[in-house]
Amino acid sequence: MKISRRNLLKATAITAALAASGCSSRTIEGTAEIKEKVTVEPDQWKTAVCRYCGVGCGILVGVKDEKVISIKADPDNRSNRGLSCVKGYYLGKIIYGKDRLTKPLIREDNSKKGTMDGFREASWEEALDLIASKLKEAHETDPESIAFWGSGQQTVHEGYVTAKLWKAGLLNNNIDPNARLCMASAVAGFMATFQSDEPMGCYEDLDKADVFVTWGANMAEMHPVLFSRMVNRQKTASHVKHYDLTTRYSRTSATADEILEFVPQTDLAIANGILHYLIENEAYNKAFVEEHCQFKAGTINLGHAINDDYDTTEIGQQADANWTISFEEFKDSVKPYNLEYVSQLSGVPVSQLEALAKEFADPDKKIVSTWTMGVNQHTRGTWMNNLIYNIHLLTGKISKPGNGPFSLTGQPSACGTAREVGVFSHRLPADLMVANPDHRRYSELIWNLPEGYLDPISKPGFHTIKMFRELGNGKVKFLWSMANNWAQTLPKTNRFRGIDTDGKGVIDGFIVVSEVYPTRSTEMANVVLPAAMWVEREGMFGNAERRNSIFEKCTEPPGEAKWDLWAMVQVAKRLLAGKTIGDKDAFDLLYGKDSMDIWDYEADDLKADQTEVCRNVFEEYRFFTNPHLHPNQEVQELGKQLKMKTKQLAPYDEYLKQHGMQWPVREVDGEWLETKWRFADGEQREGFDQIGVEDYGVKGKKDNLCFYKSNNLRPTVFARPFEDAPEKPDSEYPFWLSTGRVLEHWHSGSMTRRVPELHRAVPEALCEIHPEDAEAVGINEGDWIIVKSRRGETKVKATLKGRGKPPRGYVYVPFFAEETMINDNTLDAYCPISKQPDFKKAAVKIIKA
Ligand SMILES: Nc1nc2c(c(=O)[nH]1)N[C@H]1C(S)=C(S)[C@@H](COP(=O)(O)OP(=O)(O)OC[C@H]3O[C@@H](n4cnc5c(=O)[nH]c(N)nc54)[C@H](O)[C@@H]3O)O[C@H]1N2
Ligand SMILES: Nc1nc2c(c(=O)[nH]1)N[C@H]1C(S)=C(S)[C@@H](COP(=O)(O)OP(=O)(O)OC[C@H]3O[C@@H](n4cnc5c(=O)[nH]c(N)nc54)[C@H](O)[C@@H]3O)O[C@H]1N2
Ligand code: SF4
Ligand SMILES: [Mo]
Repeated sequence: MKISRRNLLKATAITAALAASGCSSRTIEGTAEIKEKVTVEPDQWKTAVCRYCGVGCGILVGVKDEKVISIKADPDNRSNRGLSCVKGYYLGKIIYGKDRLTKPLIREDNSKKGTMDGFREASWEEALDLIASKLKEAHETDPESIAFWGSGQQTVHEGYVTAKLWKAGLLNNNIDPNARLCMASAVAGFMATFQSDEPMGCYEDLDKADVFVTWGANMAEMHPVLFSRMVNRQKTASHVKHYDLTTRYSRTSATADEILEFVPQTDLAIANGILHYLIENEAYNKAFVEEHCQFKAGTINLGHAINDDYDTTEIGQQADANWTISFEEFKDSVKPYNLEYVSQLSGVPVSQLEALAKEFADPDKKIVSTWTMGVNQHTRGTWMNNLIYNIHLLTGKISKPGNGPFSLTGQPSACGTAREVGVFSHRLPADLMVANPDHRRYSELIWNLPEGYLDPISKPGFHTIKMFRELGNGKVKFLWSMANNWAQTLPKTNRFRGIDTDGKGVIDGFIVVSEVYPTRSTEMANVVLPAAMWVEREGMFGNAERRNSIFEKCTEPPGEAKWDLWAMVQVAKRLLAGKTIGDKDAFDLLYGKDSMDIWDYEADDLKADQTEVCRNVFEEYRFFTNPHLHPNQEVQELGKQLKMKTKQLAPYDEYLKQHGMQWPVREVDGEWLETKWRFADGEQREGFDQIGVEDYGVKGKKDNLCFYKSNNLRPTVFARPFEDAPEKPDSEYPFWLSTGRVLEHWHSGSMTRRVPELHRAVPEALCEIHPEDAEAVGINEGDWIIVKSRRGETKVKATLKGRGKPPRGYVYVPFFAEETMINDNTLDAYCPISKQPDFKKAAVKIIKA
C-alpha cells in the first residue's frame, strides 16, 4: 500500500482519535430534566406525529410558556388511535439534551477529523457562504464529485426542496437517502411486482386477519403499536395464529404460536417451498391467478456486489433484466423446493413448513404477512420481497380487508419523503424515474423548465454504498448529510471513516453535517449546521400505511439552531440567484416568485410563516400526484397518460384538520376521503381507470373486492430461486453476526440515549450469545469479548440472557451505541437490484477480551 506522508499522518491521527473515542467516547449528556410537573396543565395541545418509527403514531404535544411539557398519544390519528410506545411517551425530552448543537461550527484543524476537536464557532452567514462556495467549486470541477445523503427522517417538505435543488438546480443525481439502507429492497420489490411503490393495505388488516406471518421483523420492539394491535387480535379471537419466521428468538417470538427458526438467507428457500407446495397440491387460487397475474423470470446467479465495480460488470448490468414466462415454466422453477429439501437447507422441520403452507392453501383463512429488515437488508432483498408477493398473489390473499402482504416501513417518513418526493438517485417525485423521458418531461412541465432541460440527469447517480465508496476513493469531494448518522450506521464503517483507506478521500472530502447533537458523523465534518428538531419547526411525515400527517411547530429551537429547509434554501439562493434558466432567474424559477413562492424578497429571507412555506411547497409537489389541478393542459394530459392520479393527495390543510390522511384521496361532494385498500376494484372513476380504487374509505360501502382489472398492470409472479449469502461462517470465522435494534433506542442512539429513562433502561450495547457457545469460548455473563471479522473488530460485553436468544453459532449486537461500533464488522455487499446492503449476515469469530 502506498501511503504519502501527509496521508499517513492524517490516517494515524484519525486512527488514534477513533481508537481513543472507540471505547471511552464523548460522554453523552443526558437531558436537562423537564422542570414542570405533570400536574401543570399545558397552555395548549398541538397536533404532531412521532419522529421515530414508520408506524407514524399521532402525538399531542402539551405546550406551556413555549416549552414542550407533556406528550400524549393522539386518539384522532387513525393510525394509532391513542396508543404510543415508550419512545413516544418520552418524545418531549429528546429536544432538551444538554449538548444540543446551537451554533454553526467550522473545522479549522483537518488533522483532528474523527473527533469533535478542531472546530470553531461561526456565524450562519459565514458557514452558508463557505458551503455554497465549496459546493460550487466541486460542481464546476466535476459534477460527479458532489453528493447529498438524506433521510427518511426529513420531512416531506425538506426532502422535496432538497431533491429539487439537486435534480433541477444542480442537474445532479448524486442524492440518496438512508432509506437505501432500509427500504430500497421493498421499493424495488413493489416496482417489479406491482409497478407502483408502497403497501396496498392498511393497519386495519391487523384487526381482521386469521393468520399472521412475520418474515423477518421484530415487531414487538420495532413496531410496538402495530404489534400490540396484532396481539390484541390474537387474544380476542382464539383461532388466530402467528407464525414467526426468524433467525433468532426475539420478543416477537415470545407470543408466537409457531417459531420457524431458520438458517440466515434460507428464507428464499422457505418461500419457494411454500410456492411449490401450493402448486403441487393445486391449492392456489386458479381463478384469481388467471384473471389477474402474469409470470416472469429474471437474471439469476447474480454473484455478489462486494467489489466497487460490480454495477458495471456484465452480470451487474443485467441484474434486473426480466422476461415473461408461462405458468408451467414458473412451476418448474419452484420444483426443486420440496419441503424435505427446504427443511435440510433451512433447519426448519417439515411439519412446521407444511403447517404454514397449509394456512396459505386454505381459501377461508385471511393472512397478513409483515416483514422489515430481515427481508430488505438481504443480498437478495428484492427477490425476497417478490417471493412474499408471489405467495399472496397465487392465493389471492391481497388487497382485501384482513388479507395482504404488508411491507413495514422503518422510518417516520421513509414513505412520505424518501420514496415519494424523489430523494433517491434514480427517482423524481411521485414514483417517477430519471431514466424515463416521459417522466423527465412531466417534471420539467411542473417545474417550468425548458423542454429537454432535465436530459443531463437521465442516468441514475450514485446510490448510497457507491456514494460513500467514492468518498473513500476521493471521487466525491463534497458531501452534505442531513438527518442521519452515516459514520455510525453505514456498513463497514472502518472504510467510510477512512481507517482502512489510509484516511484518504473521506478526510480530503469537504463534509457538511446537519445535526442536532454531536455524533460520529459530526466528528467527520468540515461544517456542522445546528438543526431545529422535531416540533421546533413545522413538518409532515408519511407513514407505512400511506398516511401523511402534519406536525405543528410547538417551540423555538435552542440558540441559533435553524430549520434544515431554511439552510437548504439559503444555499440554493447563493448558488442559483443571478443565473438564468430560459429567460428566468434560476432561484425565482425554482423557489421564488415564479414557482413555490417561499421567498420574502423584502426581507431577503425565507418567508417567516412556516405554515405558508410548508403549504406552498406541498401544493407544488401535489401537482405531481394531482395533475388535473394544474393550469397547464400539457401537464394534465401527460399526467393522465402516466396515471399520476392514482396517488392523489389532498390540500395541505386537510391533513391537519383530519389528523392525517391515507393516499389516494378523493373529493366526494366537497369532502376529502382517504383510501384504505389500494388496487381494490370498485366503481371505475375517471383517473382511476387502470387501478380501481374502491370506496373503502371512511365511508365504506362494498364488499366485492378483486384485484387489477387491467391486463397491462397485472402484478407479476416472479421466479426467484435460492442463492447463498456472500459471507458465511467457516472454520476461521465460525459465527454468524447479525445486527439490529432494541425497543428503547433509535438507530445510532443520538436522541434516545439523551432521554434518561431510555438510557437507564438499556445503557449499553451487549452481544447476545448462546450459553453453550459462551462456554466453549470460556466466557460468562458480562465478560468482555472481541467480535472480529475480516473487516474490523469491536469490543463488547457478552450476555447469555438477553431479550433475544440466538441459536448456536450466531451472535447479535445492536448498533445504537457509538462506543460499540459494530458496523466496523458488517459487510457492504448489496442486493444487485435494490443496492441495499445486508446488515444481518457476516462471519465473525468471538475472542475473550
Ligand atoms: N425501537 C426502535 N424501533 C425502530 C427502529 C429503531 O431504531 N428502534 N428503527 C426503525 C427502522 S428505520 C427500521 S428499518 C425497523 C427495523 O425493524 P426490524 O427489521 O424488525 O428490526 P431489526 O432489529 O433491524 O431486525 C430484526 C429482524 O431481522 C430478522 N433477520 C435476521 N436475519 C434474517 C434473515 O436472513 N432473513 C430474514 N427473513 N430475517 C432475518 C430477525 O429475524 C429479526 O426479526 O425498525 C423501526 N423501528
Ligand atoms: N448494523 C446495522 N446498521 C444499520 C442497520 C442495521 O439493522 N444494522 N439498519 C440501517 C437502517 S434500516 C437505517 S434506517 C439506518 C438509520 O441510520 P441513520 O439515519 O444514519 O441513523 P439515525 O441515528 O437515525 O440518524 C439520524 C440523525 O438525525 C439527527 N436528527 C434528528 N432530528 C433532526 C433534524 O430535524 N434535522 C437534522 N439535520 N438532524 C436531525 C439525530 O440526532 C440522528 O443523529 O441505519 C442502518 N444501519
Ligand atoms: S416509536 Fe413508533 S410505535 Fe413508538 S410511538 Fe413512535 S411511531 Fe409509535
Ligand atoms: Mo430503517
